[in-house]
Amino acid sequence: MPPSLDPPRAPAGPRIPAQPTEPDRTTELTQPTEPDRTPELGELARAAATAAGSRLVPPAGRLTDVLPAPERVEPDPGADFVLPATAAVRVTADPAARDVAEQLAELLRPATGYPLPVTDATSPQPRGGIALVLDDGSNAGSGDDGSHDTDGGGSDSGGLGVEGYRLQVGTDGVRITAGTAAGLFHGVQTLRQLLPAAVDSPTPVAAAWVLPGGTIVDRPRFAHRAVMLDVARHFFDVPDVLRVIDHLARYKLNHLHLHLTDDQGWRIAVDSWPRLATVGGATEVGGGPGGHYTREDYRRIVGYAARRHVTVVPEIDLPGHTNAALTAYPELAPDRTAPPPYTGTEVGFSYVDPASERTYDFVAEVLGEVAALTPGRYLHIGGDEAYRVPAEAYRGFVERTQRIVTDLGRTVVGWHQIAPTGHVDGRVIQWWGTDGDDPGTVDAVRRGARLILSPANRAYLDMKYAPDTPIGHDWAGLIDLRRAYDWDPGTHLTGVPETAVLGLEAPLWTESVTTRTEIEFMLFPRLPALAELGWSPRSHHDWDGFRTRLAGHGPRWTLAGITFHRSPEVPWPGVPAPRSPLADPPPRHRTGAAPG
Ligand code: TNX
Repeated sequence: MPPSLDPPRAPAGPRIPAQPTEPDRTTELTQPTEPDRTPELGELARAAATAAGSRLVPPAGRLTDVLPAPERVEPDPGADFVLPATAAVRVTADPAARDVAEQLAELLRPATGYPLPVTDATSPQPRGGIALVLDDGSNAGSGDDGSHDTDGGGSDSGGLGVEGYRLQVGTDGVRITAGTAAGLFHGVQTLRQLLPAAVDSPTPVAAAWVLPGGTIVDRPRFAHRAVMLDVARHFFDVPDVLRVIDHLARYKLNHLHLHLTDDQGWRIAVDSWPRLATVGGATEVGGGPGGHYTREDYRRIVGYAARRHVTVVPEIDLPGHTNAALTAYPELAPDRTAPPPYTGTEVGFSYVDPASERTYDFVAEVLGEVAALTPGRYLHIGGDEAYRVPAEAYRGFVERTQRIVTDLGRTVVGWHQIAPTGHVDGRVIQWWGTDGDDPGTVDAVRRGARLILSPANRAYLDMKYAPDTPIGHDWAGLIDLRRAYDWDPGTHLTGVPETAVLGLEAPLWTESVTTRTEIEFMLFPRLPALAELGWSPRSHHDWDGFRTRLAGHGPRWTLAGITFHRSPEVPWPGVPAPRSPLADPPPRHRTGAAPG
């Protein structure tokens, strides 16, 4: 029996084993086994020498290898910089910028073993170290700001927008300039990728920490770049969610949508309706114990995300997908009878009574408490698959709920089933269709809505990669890496102009996903593909370039303990390329009878 390599939470015998540091090159689904023999001393010495040699001279990353692809890259091969052990991180005296600098130092200390003190500097210069500079716009960049930024809350910094940055590597150091702490944070993610892959090692590595010389000027194409985690079908505890936030931050995604409630479980404590969490939260798909976030848990998630410039978008799915709420409070049910807890995976059977005033007390109090815990502007009200609610009652319910959200000073988000209902200021519709024609959504856009695109046959992370993917669905088709990458959010929905597209989101529904390892397996490598669609200029879209750049991230993920699908579409280092059926036609001279 091989040793278990799973993170502590994983149950025994998971379907996707966590990956060891040395990747299994045969199949991603077979638990790798240790060779059944003791290596000789000489062999060990040779292995150590090889490892040391390859670590002392790591290949310098290339400025053009960053993922998502930056807007502008100007390599300067003569200007590589080697981070010295004495380097400091110097930062503008601003609390948010300082926090980004602290995070950079925290990211680099484990692998480098360097102390990397963070020091204040009013106008830091790169003197053999790293400088993070908040700039008011006079020197940070140039040109028009073409990105669809809508979030405000920061100076424009000479065309870099509210999330852009400029990164300069010269022989005397590294300098990241931005108008906002968010921009500095994204610049830091780029800096990580420019260092050798060993930077992801959790323990010190003896390496020359080389950064390729040159300049990157970068900002996002779309303001909203998100992942959704369904914590209702299966519950995931706080550390699992924090780790997902780390993954978002690495690829410059800026919103985490938490699907907090569904038929199988209610996952957030609400003081005014306490049984929602204690009763409604005590189940999950398959009959496990479920769970819920206390207010403190939720605050911790929101705070951890905020520090990484990720905004949490909480979803309370209404009026359907509410079986768990009805088990806790039968007064909300159309027949005032508590249904049994639901642990299956069907949808569309449950709803809160749209004709009862008590339902609106519930909606207002729940959304009020969730809004009070959530600093972000968005409240997601679901609205999908309420198949048993008649159209007029559905419209009345959604319109009243939208008003409750706007009265709370928040912006409504809903799945595209809400499109035919009345518009409210700022309303955002999340489109999850599978064909690019949807007159109802186009009409809602005409009436003022903006869109988050989550086409189920492109962006749904719960779809299988291939027929043999051990978990996931296929109702929207199989989504291999290329399918996830090869579409354009700016033109995807016929009749919707790019200016109405706020951005995109990749949802991970978890009917079949039960552990952190399985979450990561479905996220990687598709998450970086969707991140690039959200961030990079369309003119940089390039499948071959993307998969080549992505390949270099495999070793980083392995070092970071991230489980990923070894997509055959990617030339992962160390794995021989599969022989192309085109380059290698079937032999013409077969033995046996010719057809016909
Ligand atoms: C559709 S997409 C759903 C979810 C399921 C998902 C499974 C949407 C708004 N509703 O309830 O979990 O399919 O892929």
